[in-house]
Amino acid sequence: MGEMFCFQCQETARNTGCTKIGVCGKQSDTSNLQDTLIYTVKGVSYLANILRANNVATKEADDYIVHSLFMTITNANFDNNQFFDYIKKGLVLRDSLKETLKSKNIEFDNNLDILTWTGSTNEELSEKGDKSEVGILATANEDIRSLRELITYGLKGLAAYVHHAYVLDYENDEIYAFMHKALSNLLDDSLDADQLVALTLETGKYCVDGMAILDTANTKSYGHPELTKVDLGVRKNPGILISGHDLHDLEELLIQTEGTGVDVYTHGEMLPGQYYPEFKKYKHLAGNYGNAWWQQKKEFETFNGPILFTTNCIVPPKGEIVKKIFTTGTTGFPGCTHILPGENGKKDFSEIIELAKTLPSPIEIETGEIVGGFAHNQVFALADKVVESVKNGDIRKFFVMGGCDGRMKSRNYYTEFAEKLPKDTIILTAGCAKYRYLKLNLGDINGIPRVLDAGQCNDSYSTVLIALKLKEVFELEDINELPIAYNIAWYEQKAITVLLALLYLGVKDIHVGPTLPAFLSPNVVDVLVKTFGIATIGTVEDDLKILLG
Ligand code: SF4
Ligand code: SF3
Repeated sequence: MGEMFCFQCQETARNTGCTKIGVCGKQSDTSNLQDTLIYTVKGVSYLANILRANNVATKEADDYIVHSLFMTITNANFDNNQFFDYIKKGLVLRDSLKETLKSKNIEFDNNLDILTWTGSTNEELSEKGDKSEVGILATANEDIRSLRELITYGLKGLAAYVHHAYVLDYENDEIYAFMHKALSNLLDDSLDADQLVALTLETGKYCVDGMAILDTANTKSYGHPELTKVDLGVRKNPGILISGHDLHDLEELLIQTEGTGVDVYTHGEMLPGQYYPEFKKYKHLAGNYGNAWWQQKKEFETFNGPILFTTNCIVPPKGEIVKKIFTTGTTGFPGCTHILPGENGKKDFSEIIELAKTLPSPIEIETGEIVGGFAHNQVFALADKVVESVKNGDIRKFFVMGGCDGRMKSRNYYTEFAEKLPKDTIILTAGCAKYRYLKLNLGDINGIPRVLDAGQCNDSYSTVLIALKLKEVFELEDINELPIAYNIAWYEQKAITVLLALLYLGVKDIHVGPTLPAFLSPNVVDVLVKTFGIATIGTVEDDLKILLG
């Protein structure tokens, strides 16, 4: 078994770093290839940044870095062959960007390793990542490394948002420009910690913009999420389970399964697809099956039908189930069929549909329903009721409890915290963290459910808009004067993107758990504590006292 180093997620080994194999199941060779890919991305961005400064368009580089960064998010892709392909693609692209610069007589330092290293065989590409010179530990100074990785993970999550918007034909060129600039700055050894802190906050600004463009893309394409009751039971037809966050894939699957006698169920972070008017019109969109990502192993067994992963989170499957799992987009797992778009840009899901027809219908594991769809538009529609309930004291406080779920036992904290919150409080949630309390039936306040699910982690923007709306209604100067507390659960890098967005917007005293990120050095934690009041979780009782105020 080879060496690796990865500490990008909350479940990293001993909360310091995975060094032999990932707790997520990522093998050391895959981890090293991801490091090589990130290094390749930085080389491409370095050149794209110079080209952009000279008003040369960099469309191919924009698409390349977004796809590549997204591939390296926790639990997205475990397929070495896809990483080989993307590294090779990146080297060809890098060399063509160099040619463009030369043809335009634009000067650049062509001696940098990031611009000159090569590898054509898979062995050579793996070897590059094996060497510590391109990995995380290549940055010797702990604080500089910490800030560089904090920015990198923010950019990974941002890439995910941008990718989802892009497949719906929505783009914001300023975000690409910033991503190239930030990635090239991560190579610049002259930048000190203060400059990297400033770059971190600037990343937060673009994280807000990324969430905004995705919100526009989703709502313009599929309408505004609305109050929806989602069935947790099953029907008699065979089914396909769709997981991950890509709504465009959901749309294509619903179109192709219509009239085939195969139902489509949502899983994990695809649940919020059920809240969009455009998807509700499909009668064969059945309910939501199962829970957050980490419980998928047993849920996929009882589902019986095939599963389509559109994004993270994949738990490495073993045995026969591999034949029933399909991947698409930036995801991949060796042995699972990967579906690419055809020449017309459309994906052909017929193989999954044909397989579904040969398999039994799902076994029921739950009954009842859950209520969701409280993205900003739906909450604004209830604004009068919400404001009145706050003014007359029926609602004492809001708790933003979005983010990710994970398998650690310590996450029972979030269920207990939700249960013990006083009955005059409301939880605003987004992301798969909600599975910790969405099914608890916590009741309502004057008809407003006590858990308002805005959607995916990608929809955390809604909680920001709701906060800004309340600030406006109550005519407050500062967002921190609102009766809102933030108790956020994180696991993968999109949660870091959301965190940077909140910091950029000036939100203070955010609690992040169940642990603080391992990639934050003590000095960086100190800055975050002193400047933003960031804290991690304690006991439910203590935190209730602190956060209720
Ligand atoms: Fe470890 Fe998380 Fe990295 Fe997987 S993604 S290797 S669990 S730190
Ligand atoms: Fe969940 Fe993976 Fe982050 Fe989208 S599905 S919130 S962890």
